[in-house]
Amino acid sequence: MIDVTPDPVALESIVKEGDEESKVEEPIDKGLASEDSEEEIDDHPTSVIVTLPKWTTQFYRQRKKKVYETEEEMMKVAMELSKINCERNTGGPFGTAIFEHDPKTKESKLFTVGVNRVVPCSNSTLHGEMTAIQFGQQKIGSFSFNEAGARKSREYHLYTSCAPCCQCLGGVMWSGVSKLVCGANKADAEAIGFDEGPVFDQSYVALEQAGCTVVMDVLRDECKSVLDWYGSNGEIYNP
Ligand code: AZG
Ligand code: ZN
Repeated sequence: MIDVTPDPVALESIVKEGDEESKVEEPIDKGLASEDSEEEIDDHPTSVIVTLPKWTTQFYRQRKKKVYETEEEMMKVAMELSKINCERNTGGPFGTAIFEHDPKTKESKLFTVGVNRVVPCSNSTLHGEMTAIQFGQQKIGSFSFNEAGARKSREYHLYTSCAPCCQCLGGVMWSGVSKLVCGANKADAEAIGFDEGPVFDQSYVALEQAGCTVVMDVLRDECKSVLDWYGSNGEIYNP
């Protein structure tokens, strides 16, 4: 017969773990109760500042009424963002444009722009794709372009002057955009010294399976020439 009597040592440890758990439920710091009245302190900020350069306002204003129809004309917007970001010294050589697309008429309008802000904002996450997604989702008032777009019968398409790094591929996937269009590619960025991290063919398969169409190499040469210019003139921050 199997003896089911609890081992006294094991039983003792279960009781102890239970005690620990109930202790955790007690407020650790009674001061937390008055959280709202706490003042922010210098070494523990409770907000992060993410900015786009001022020139992007005029850039957007000049294009917001235009109706876009081809992938090339929309990629040109992302490429121009990357180029101006270099010329104005406002970040790295990467630009992203998110378009609101009407699947019925096949027309697209510029919705938000983003540029790389890693060095100016001291923030390793601020790649062009991430700033466009962050500002775009703030504008649409949702963490999902897919969910918000469905309510307006619209899709959101992300055009990036360079294929996403490992971080941004994940960011694009979670953002809910329906289409990702890339200009230059991973090898082009790595040729000038950027490290794009682990990105695999399988990553793109997963993106497509999640409902995001992927198109590569649109205006690749033009986008690559911005990278090449920056390679000889700008700061490579993650070699
Ligand atoms: C980067 N790659 C892309 N695609 N975009 C950025 O902003 C980057 N920064 N570093 N590598
Ligand atoms: Zn990235």
